[in-house]
Amino acid sequence: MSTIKFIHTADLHLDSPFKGMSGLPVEQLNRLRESTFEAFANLIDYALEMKPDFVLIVGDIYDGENRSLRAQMKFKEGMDRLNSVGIPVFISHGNHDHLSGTWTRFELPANVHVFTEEVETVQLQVGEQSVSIYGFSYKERHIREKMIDRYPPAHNRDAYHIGMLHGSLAGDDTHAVYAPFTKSELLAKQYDYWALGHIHLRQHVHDEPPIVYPGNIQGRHRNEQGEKGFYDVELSKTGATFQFIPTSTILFDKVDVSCKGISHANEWLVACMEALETFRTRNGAGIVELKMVDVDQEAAELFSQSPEEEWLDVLRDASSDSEPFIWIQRILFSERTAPSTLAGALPRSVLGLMDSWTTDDWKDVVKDVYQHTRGVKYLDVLTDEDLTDIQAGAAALLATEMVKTE
Ligand SMILES: [Mn+2]
Repeated sequence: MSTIKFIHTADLHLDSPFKGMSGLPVEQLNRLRESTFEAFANLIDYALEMKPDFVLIVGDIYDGENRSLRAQMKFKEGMDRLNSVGIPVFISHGNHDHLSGTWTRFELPANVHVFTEEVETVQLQVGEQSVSIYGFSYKERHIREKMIDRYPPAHNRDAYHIGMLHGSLAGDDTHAVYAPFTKSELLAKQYDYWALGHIHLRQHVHDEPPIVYPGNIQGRHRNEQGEKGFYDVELSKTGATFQFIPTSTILFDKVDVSCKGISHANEWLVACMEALETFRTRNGAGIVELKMVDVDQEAAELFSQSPEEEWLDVLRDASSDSEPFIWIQRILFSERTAPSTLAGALPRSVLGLMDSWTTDDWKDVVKDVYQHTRGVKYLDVLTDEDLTDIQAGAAALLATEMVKTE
């Protein structure tokens, strides 16, 4: 068995509209809207330089089921470039770019294989080495069926077996559950590698054999923080080695600002600007949440003297000229509303009650918004982090509203 090299990527979400980012100045919003294309170009550039044996794209190439014409054109150009150096590409479409959408067809070059809506097996020769690749494309947006049952078990031990599957682990409800599977169902197929897509957080579900989500190639909102990219994989019979290749050009992230010893607004501005500069040097352009930490009594008093929106405004003003740009999405002051600083028995008992709520209780509390038929399309899937934010926000409201009236 000889070693093979391939790229595993998923969730390109080309031409994401970044709808939730409407507060951004127009020039920066335009740059953000280019970011998925730039990340894709980084991927193609890398492939041309490193010449992997093949490329796997495990779903959600396009953000919308009615794939934009521009996204298709850019994607085709990328495929043409890979074709020019003879790199085969395998595509399994996912829930965002399922086969039932209406789009203007682009013909893709001959190096590209698009899986159909039934699980199929494609044989590939890499030199002397045979590789079997298994996959399917979503025929419609909602695939609730356990497609894993249709993947054939591997028999020929002289070949590598690679499964492409866009979907989620059964029981993982952080994302919409599509084509669910369990780890043991995947392992039972005896494949050498499972190339997954759909979950945007990069993760190794299992090591030997590898079951891997590479994550998306460009973050799209504050729940997709940190560097994004794809995996360059080398697979041999003794195992796999991974190299994570970053592609994102604008990083979503959270930046801590230490407020120790701060008693005036100008000191606070300096501390924030320094934190932003450190981020900029390390990461380039970004969209960040600034989290105030080490907030002592004096800093807490300072912050309480102006509304949160005003702190945000002055900071955006102060940082607007620097390049590459950093947009401050919001400031997290949560530490200033720690329950212990709250006076009054009533707010404390309400906070105590909130603390006792489980995740399910919280989901029940916010269901009018998150399950609203027209509202849901403007909201991302509710995460534990969102619930923590909601709880902190509720505590902040209690602090400012209830203390006053007591
Ligand atoms: Mn996706």
